[in-house]
Amino acid sequence: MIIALIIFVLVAGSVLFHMLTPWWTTPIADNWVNIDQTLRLTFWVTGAAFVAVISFMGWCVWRYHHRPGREAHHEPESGKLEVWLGIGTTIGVAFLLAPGLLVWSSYIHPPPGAATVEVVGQQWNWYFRLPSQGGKLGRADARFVTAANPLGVNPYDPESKGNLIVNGGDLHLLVNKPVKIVLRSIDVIHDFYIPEFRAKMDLMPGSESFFWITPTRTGTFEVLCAAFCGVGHPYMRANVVVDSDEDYRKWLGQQQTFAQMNDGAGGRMRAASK
Ligand SMILES: [Cu+2]
Repeated sequence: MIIALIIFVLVAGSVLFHMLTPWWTTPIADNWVNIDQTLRLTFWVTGAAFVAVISFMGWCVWRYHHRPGREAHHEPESGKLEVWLGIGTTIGVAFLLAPGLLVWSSYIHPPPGAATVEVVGQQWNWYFRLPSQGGKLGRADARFVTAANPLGVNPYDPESKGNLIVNGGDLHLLVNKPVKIVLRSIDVIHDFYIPEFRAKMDLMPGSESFFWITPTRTGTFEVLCAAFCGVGHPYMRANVVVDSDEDYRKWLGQQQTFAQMNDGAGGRMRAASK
């Protein structure tokens, strides 16, 4: 009997903890309220299943506890019960999967006119690359990676020259402007994650992945690597700063292009060889 009571207290405690917990998501800073709604729906569906299953278990422990002389009735199959459990599970799983698929579909279809930013992960740093005004990101390949070209930007692609390279600094984004985030890894699997943006995706060596966001408020947001990528994994951090128009232009003006970076590195190399 005491076990049944403990089970009911566990159910009520879990539900109360979930409702009263201060550890909830951080205030959202982009357009993906759909991701929050999908998470909430998942909590409702899994929460209802948890309460139903564990309460049923508690009720069985209380209702069918041992009494001298009482014997269990053996019923190996129940067609009716299987039909109802099948229907209930199908509805539950559909509610868990369908909204996520719809949100995912819009998450990977950037709107026309979205800006592009490339995020490159390498044990254990984040690098960022932006196309020049009106230009595109030049091609890149791990074959081109050197100390002076940590992103492996293809120096023979004419589009590369004007690309802005952010090496060791923060990434700035323009508020209320949709941006496609292209992800690339030089070595192992990393995962670009900004809690306030709800955005998260793996960086796969040898391929490009992408999603898009529209930052909705200015501020500084921390980037975390959410894939265990080696001993330096916890230190793989950076900041994304969402700027107003004026601040963003100021920041853009301070960045160096791929061509300038190469000149600088070439200059340093020439000076060192003298
Ligand atoms: Cu990482």
